[in-house]
Amino acid sequence: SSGVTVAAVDLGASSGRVVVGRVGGADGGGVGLEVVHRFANDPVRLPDGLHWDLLGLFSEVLVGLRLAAAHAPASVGIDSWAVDYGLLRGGRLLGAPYTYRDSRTARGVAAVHARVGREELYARNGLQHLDFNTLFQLATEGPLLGVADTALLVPDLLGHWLGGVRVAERTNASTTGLLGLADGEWDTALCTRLGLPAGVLPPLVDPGERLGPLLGHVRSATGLEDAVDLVAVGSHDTASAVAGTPLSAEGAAYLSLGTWGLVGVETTGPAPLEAARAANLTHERGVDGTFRVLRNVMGTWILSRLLDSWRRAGRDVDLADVLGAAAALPERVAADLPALDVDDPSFTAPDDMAGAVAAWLTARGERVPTEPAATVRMVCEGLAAAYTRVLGDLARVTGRDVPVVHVVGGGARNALVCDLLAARAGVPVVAGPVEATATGNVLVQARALGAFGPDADLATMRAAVRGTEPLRTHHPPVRSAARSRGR
Ligand code: LFR
Repeated sequence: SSGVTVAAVDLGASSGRVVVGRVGGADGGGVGLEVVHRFANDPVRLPDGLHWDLLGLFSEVLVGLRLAAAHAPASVGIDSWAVDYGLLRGGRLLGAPYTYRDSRTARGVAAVHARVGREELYARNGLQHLDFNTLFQLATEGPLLGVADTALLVPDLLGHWLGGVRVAERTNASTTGLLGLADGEWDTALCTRLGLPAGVLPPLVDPGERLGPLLGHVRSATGLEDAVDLVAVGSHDTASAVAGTPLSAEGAAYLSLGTWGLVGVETTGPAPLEAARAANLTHERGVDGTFRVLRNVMGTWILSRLLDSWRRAGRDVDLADVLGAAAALPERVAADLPALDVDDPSFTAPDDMAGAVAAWLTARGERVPTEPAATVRMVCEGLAAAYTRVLGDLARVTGRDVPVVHVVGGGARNALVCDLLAARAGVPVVAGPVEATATGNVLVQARALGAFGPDADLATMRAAVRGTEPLRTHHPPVRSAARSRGR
């Protein structure tokens, strides 16, 4: 089959990018990616809470698509972080969407659990309890929900602004808490029990479905051709990231490492439910009907917030430098540092991350280091320890050994975390691709346009990733078995 060029919009919680991807043709069956536009995604605090600047993001998407237009893509696909949404009435956005780190979510949790208990909820939606899952957010909306006629998750909302369609892409819909684990359809009975109007939930679509042409004013703003279609991808960034991960070994795990660390395995059906619930593992839907059995763990958020604290205190610390210094600490110094419990709730949204880390240490009678390198070492040890615990849980719950872990996303550049993870988990860690999410987005569009042949499965598409992306393997040190694993 011939080569295909597409444009992928990938929005993360701290930055976004527009990527041009080429599959087949001159790239010989591999995937070629070019990031044509990068931009920051900075939440905005207003008196009523913490919001996304979605209009600003949409403008950046248009800028990126204009740059992409020079490469003549045949389609556009959008993915973003999960769970957050906008409410619409008659096509008009009702207020600035909130970010999932806004503290309103706690109220929603209480309201939902007053009507449906945790265990029943898990049996219905299979989700790890996270205070920000969409259903908890919706439960805080009050009268606005009675006014709205449509709720669109962030990538679906941007898709609506690009192409006019109102749909809910299924992989992202699975993070709302309102999608049935068993059937993958909206759980309208659950909505009724929770007093949520199921009518605001739009029809579901699957990755790979063509959603039609772009709106006229979008075509003029970007210079994209009339024939360019919007194509549904794994619109949950984690779904696209895992689609773009070159998993090959049976039982291989992934760590999609960006703002969050998503540690899991890909399965064809739900894990044994009671064990999965006890281990606080989630079930999210992936491309081609797969499931991601995983846990949300802290990711690089804690590091970027630490740098922010230090910067505001007048101390400019470069991430690559401080990671290098943290890795170079003498073994006996490093061995004396405690591993931070990175999932402590005090690290979720503190105003000052350095202060939060110091408070955590002080409360445990630990010394607060003065050097950033020591703090960063404790964080990276803590991250690696947390990921290793999840790998153990996954093996136990699924009954399969994990022979290798693929680290993808921006965090794949963090060689210290990769090394520490290999050491603690005792298995090889394969790092890359950094742009796994954009890769997965591109692959699904390219298949929809015929780049792989209609029957190509994930394995076929992943083989194309292995062919073009240089991957780096971190091996466990020979003496890893002797390391103290408990810290
Ligand atoms: C990763 C991610 C996670 C989701 C979190 C919040 O970017 O999408 O999968 O749990 O962000 O949406």
